[in-house]
Order: sequence, then C-alpha cells, then structure tokens
Amino acid sequence: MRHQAAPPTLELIGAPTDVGAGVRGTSMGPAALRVADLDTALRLLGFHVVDSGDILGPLNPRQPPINGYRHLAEVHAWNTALFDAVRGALARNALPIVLGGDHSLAIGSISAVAQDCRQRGKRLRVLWLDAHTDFNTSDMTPTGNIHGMPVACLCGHGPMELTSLSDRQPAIDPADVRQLGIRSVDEGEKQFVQQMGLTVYDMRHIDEMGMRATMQQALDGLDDDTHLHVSFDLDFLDPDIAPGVGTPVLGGVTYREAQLCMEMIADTGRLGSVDVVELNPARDVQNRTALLTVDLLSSLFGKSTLVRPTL
Ligand SMILES: [Mn+2]
Repeated sequence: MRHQAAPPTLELIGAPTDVGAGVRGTSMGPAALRVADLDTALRLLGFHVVDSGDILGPLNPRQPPINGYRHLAEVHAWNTALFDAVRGALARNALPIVLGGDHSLAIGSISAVAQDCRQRGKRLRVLWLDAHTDFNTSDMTPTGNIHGMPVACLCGHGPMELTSLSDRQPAIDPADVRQLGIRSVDEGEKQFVQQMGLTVYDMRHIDEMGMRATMQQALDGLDDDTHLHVSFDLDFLDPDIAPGVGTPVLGGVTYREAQLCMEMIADTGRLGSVDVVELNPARDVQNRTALLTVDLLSSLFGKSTLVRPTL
C-alpha cells in the first residue's frame, strides 16, 4: 500500500437535499452518516477530519417536470453552493467527502474537482459506482429527475445552468469516467451511452470477470499525476445489504465485492475526492445502510485486516 507523504485533511461537506430525486428522503443522508460516526471511524485511521457542516439550499418544492427537468432551479442552487464548498476544500489541500443528498450533487462536486485538476495540471479519473449510468437527458428521461442525468451534464449534455459550473464546458470527457455496478439503464440512455463511448463495467462484467479484474481495468493507467474521484451511489450495493436507498435494484454488488473494490482504490494512493450519495434513511432499517457505508468508507481510506506488504 502506498501512502502520500502526509495524510490529507478529510473535509466532510453535508448536502442535505432530495430535489434531484423522485423518492424523498436523501435530505436526511448527512445526518444518518454523522449518527453512524463517520468522522470517528476516519479519525481512527489516523486522519485529521473536519466536519464543515451542511451547505444550504432550497427546500423541495415537489413540482412536476418542466421541459424534461424537475426542480432545475433548486438543483442548480444546491450545485452552485456545493461547487464553491468543494473548490474551497481543494484549495485548502483537503480531501472533500460530500455527504449527499441525491446524485445530482455530483454535477457541482465533479465540476469543482475537474476545474481544480486543470489548475494543478492533474489528470482526472472518475469512478462512478452505481446501479444506473445516470446519463439521461431531457429528451429521453422517463421522469425528469435530475439525479438520473449528472454524468450527461458533466459531459456537456444538459441544461446550460448545470453544464457550465466549471471553467470549461464540458466539465469532463467521457474518457475520464469508469462506471461500475451498472444494472439499470433506460432505453434511450442505453443508445446514448454507447454513442458517447462511456466505459461501463456492468454487473454482467463483474459476474464474468470478478471484481478484482474489473477494478484492475477501471484503475488501469493511473499515474502520479492522476486525481481519483469516487462518486459512490449506495444503490451500487445489493439492496439486501443496503436497503436505505431511493432506487434499489436487485442484483447489486455484494459485501465482499464492495470491500475489495474499496481496498483496491485505497491501494492506489490516488484518491482525491469522494461523493457518498443516495443514502435514504426513510427507506433504511435501523440505520444499517449508513453503518455499512461507514464500514466501506473506512476501507476506502485504507483500513485493512492485516498489515499488507508495500507494493
Ligand atoms: Mn446515481
């Protein structure tokens, strides 16, 4: 396992909103992760942890979609605030951990990370752990929920308010992204993913290749100048172990597969920023999904069962 010279300060940024989701409740996600003692778990690994509290944004207006988008103004407001918060953390050389909130927040978070990478001359690699490709546009979305669109928005396909948060449009290139755990893709979205050349390791790929080979592929080509961003939608996990999500899909990643995934990311020593999104305490059972998330994040930040040889 490789370590950076000094471990970075970890900065927790709560974004308590569900304006981008169809099912309400992810607004309680940051609180549930704090109740599950996320900060303590990370401190036990030797990190300095700062909890910046929650960013502020509008309440959920519970409106139907307009021109293919639900709550566009509110999603924009939350993402603008998050963009600033993540930029601030990166400017302090801290490692931001965004506590969502729904997955539309990745637009602001990753726009900020991408801009920071350009300023520092770093390459960006985004690992998108999710049941869904989140690559919808207003033309093809069945619901108008913007949490189904963040990857498309980041790649420049979406409303101007959401595609122009960073210093460049598009904020990222499809080639920067590796998606894992995918098992639910809308019909139009399927064609668009193919057309844009997104690299997707779906559940069939993980079934056939195993998580180890899949992660080796997803992490291939990282170098010393690569900033690795993990956007972790908890519906990546099988709903049997992670029931507290808004859009559960059968056949997700098992506990052991998830642990291996996190440990292999930790081993790269390149982790630079994280989103933890779609935790929905209203759907959870005695906070077990939040507790599981804390367990997995510990592995993501280097917790290992044994002392492992340096690579
Ligand atoms: Mn998602």
